[in-house]
Amino acid sequence: MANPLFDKLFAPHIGSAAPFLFLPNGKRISYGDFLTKAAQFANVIRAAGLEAGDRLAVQIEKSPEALAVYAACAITGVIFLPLNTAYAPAEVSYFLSDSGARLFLCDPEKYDALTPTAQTSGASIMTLGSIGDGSFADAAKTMPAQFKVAQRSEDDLAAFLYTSGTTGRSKGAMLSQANLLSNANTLTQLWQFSERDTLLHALPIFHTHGLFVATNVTLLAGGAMMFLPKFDVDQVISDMTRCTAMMGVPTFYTRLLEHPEFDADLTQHIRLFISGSAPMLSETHTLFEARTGHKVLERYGMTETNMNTSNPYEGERRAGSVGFPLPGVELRITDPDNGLPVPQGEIGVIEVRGANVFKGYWNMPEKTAAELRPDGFFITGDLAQMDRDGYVTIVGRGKDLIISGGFNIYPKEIEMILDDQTGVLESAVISVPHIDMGEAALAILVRKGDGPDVENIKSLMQRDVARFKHPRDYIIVDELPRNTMGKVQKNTMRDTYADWFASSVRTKPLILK
Ligand code: MCA
Ligand code: AMP
Repeated sequence: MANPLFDKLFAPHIGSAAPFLFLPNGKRISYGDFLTKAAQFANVIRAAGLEAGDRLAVQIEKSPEALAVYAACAITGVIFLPLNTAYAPAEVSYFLSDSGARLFLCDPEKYDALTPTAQTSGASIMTLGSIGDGSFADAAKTMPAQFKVAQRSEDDLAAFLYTSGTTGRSKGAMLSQANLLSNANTLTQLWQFSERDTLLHALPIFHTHGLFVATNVTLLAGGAMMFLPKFDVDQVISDMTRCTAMMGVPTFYTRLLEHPEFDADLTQHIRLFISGSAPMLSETHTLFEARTGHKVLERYGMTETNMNTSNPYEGERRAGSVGFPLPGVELRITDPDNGLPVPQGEIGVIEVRGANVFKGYWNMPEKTAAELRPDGFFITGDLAQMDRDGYVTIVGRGKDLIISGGFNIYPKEIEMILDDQTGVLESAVISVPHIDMGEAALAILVRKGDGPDVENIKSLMQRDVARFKHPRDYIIVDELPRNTMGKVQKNTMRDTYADWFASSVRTKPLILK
């Protein structure tokens, strides 16, 4: 019986005493023990009535158990659907209904709040806490540690990851086993991961970066991870000397640089620092090298494609560039108006094709068709140029997207909520530079009548929208800048408010005449 994802990532480690996860409390979990837990989880999933191809949604804190659910899905052929722990019940509700999830796992303390959500969408609900508590974990205790692995092919789906769109409605990116395995193979080789590596893992495990890039590479190489619940700069600093590699978003690196104790000595055992998910400023690259002697390796990817480009491991790593297309990934830069390749050196949209590119958006054939060309190239929406040496540099985004601390905020989703509020005629949510998160969302509200009650809007956001998506400030104006065609000029607003978060964040909305 074959199941490539399981066979390549997990099967080689069955019964192994080698360490897989090191935890901050000093505990270590071997590969063998991790897979025993995963097999027991697989039996619970099967007992709950799920079959290969069904969806299992999880919104649980990062823990070894949470990762074992991913492994259990590989064993059962069930499609893994991780959700950001910051999502509010109203947001979770959409993901459960849209995906048709059969089972939903949440943290025990969120059980009451999320039970109506699960019921409405028709999913069963069980709980799994970060200390291995909850009804799912309890059910696993009495389950056998053996499981008959589901037969699957590389074309079968392994995961759904939801990604928002410029229309404001989230789309489920369908990722096949081949999508994940091809990228894991390429990255493991390119970045030279081996069983001697311990990866400092402080990323969340509900996105491509922390889940697939970090975890699949470690599994394939047979290495270990220092598995931290979140990025806490003091914790990261205290564990760094035990690790050989780190992956992070640019905010990780700027926060390390701000720490008075962060120096070259702490990084002496690390052979590779990798950054991605958001642009890293050239200045951060330079400061990091000056402080530690390490050149950060920057790479570029997307939920729909996994990783597409990387700076070289051995060659020149260029600050501000995302490097070369990965082996097996075809990359072209095209004119957004006609889809034709632009002359070398000119700016266009990145399109990619390869085994890494997803299967399409769940139940959205028209959106899939709009973003995948008939010849199989995926239109990323990222604007870039390629120099004579083949290095790709991202210069902007053709899509209206804010990337804050590595999390995506789609302005349209927030604008639709703001436009519905009393006293708001229309709104624009724009990206403004932020010293810690790289970018932050700023809301510009056009007054209607007496104008909006910003405190009310904040309460509504608190209830219905994940915290990271909240505008960090609100500005009330009489009108938005428009061009002669009547189109709202977000570029003009981005320039006007570029320094908004340069000093401190205001607590009261500012009214501009
Ligand atoms: C937390 N908050 C945020 C963010 N994170 N607000 C905006 N943007 C964020 N990214 C909220 C908190 O809820 C909190 O709210 C306040 O901001 C400050 O929190 P703080 O304690 O400073 O934040 P943190 O908990 O330390 O988190 C910051 C973080 C985290 C470590 C940068 O966001 C993070 O781990 N980001 C990584 C995201 C990631 O993995 N992205 C990969 C996507 P309050 O003020 O109410 O307390 S995959 C991807 O993009 C592609 C495929 C790729 O190429 O990898
Ligand atoms: P997501 O939708 O979370 O998969 O985010 C993918 C987006 O993150 C890409 O389309 C890029 O806009 C951005 N991104 C990822 N890595 C980088 C990078 N190294 N530099 C600039 N942007 C990046």
